[in-house]
Amino acid sequence: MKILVTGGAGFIGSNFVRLIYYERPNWVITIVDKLTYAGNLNNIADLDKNRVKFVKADICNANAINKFIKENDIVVHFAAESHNDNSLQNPYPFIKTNLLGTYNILEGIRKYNKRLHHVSTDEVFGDLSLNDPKKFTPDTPYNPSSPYSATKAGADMLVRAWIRSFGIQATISNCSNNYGPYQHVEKFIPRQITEIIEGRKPKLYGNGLNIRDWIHTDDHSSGVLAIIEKGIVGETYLIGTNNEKSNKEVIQMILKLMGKDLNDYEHVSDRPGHDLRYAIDSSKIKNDLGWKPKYIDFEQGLNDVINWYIENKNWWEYQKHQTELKYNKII
Ligand code: NAD
Ligand code: TDX
Repeated sequence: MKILVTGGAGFIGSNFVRLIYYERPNWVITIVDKLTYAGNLNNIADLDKNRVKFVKADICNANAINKFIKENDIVVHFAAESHNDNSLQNPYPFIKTNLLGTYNILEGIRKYNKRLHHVSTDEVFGDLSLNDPKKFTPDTPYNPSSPYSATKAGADMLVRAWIRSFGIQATISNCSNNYGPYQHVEKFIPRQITEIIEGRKPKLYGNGLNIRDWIHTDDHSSGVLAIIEKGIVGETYLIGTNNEKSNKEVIQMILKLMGKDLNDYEHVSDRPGHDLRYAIDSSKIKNDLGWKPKYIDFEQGLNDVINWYIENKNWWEYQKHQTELKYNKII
């Protein structure tokens, strides 16, 4: 199998590449990544370059990527602008990469008749109320709230249209909030861990009652692999591990695990349009494809991630400085 991974130098893309590298030693891996502020070659530095070919390219440039789509059997499409707060400051890169970039991938897939797996998010469904007994399912109507989630929803719609109108061989996955090593420090969990390491207080948006359904990135990657190998073309699968926690609960777990006082955090301004709650019903991928998550104990997973950030300060120090400069302009 020759596999092309877009966004393979990012947080989840690099985790997926590492899974394939170790679990599918006969597969030939090519990464295309633009290396935006979020892409980092250090994320894949431990992998043998003879087995993982890296190409610096922008998915918005069809000519730059078509050659690689043609040479591979399957494209797994992770590349995206991924941070909600950035999309509220400047939506344009989200429109370009998430919509135009996905369109280019789809046209390449159609032209060369290749298989596609498109990686998306639960945010396309909008949010749930705090006590709604329902969770998101593959049939939940789309109702995105932010420029980020609207562009991801648009990209999913394009994939669905290309499946129906042109008969391309594609699957889609919508996953919940990921945590794990190599996550950019702009995101909630690494931001709070690194704030504490640097001697500042974690920052909770609004009242902190917003709920996210946390999954370890290893489990997201194994879900994507299960879909590639066993999924039915044309289908959408939701990936999640039944792990709903309020932001306040997560901050207090991090404080506890790092030996701090549980109230040693600060409230900062809320995110405009802040989604209240996400929750995934993952019974389809579990029942139909036999997928099972590895990380059941969130506190244990969080503790491992805290230790990773403590031990890998040189990986995050520079991006931390840049990120906090950006946040300080907003708040
Ligand atoms: P990330 O921001 O860490 O990585 C994105 C990668 O894409 C980076 O390496 C970046 O350089 C690359 N990229 C961006 N624009 C590009 C372009 N125009 N051309 C080529 N490469 C480009 O993001 P992530 O958190 O790893 O998310 C990966 C995917 O998973 C995204 O599609 C995201 O929507 C989806 N997702 C993320 C989460 C989450 O919790 N982080 C949850 C569900 C789904
Ligand atoms: O400093 C913070 N304080 C805070 O309270 C930050 C950065 C975030 N938050 C809150 C906002 C959210 O309710 O924490 C929650 C999680 O925030 P993010 O890490 O920015 O994630 P979210 O906006 O939920 O989106 C994430 O999950 C779905 C990813 O960034 C997306 O790429 C993915 O699609």
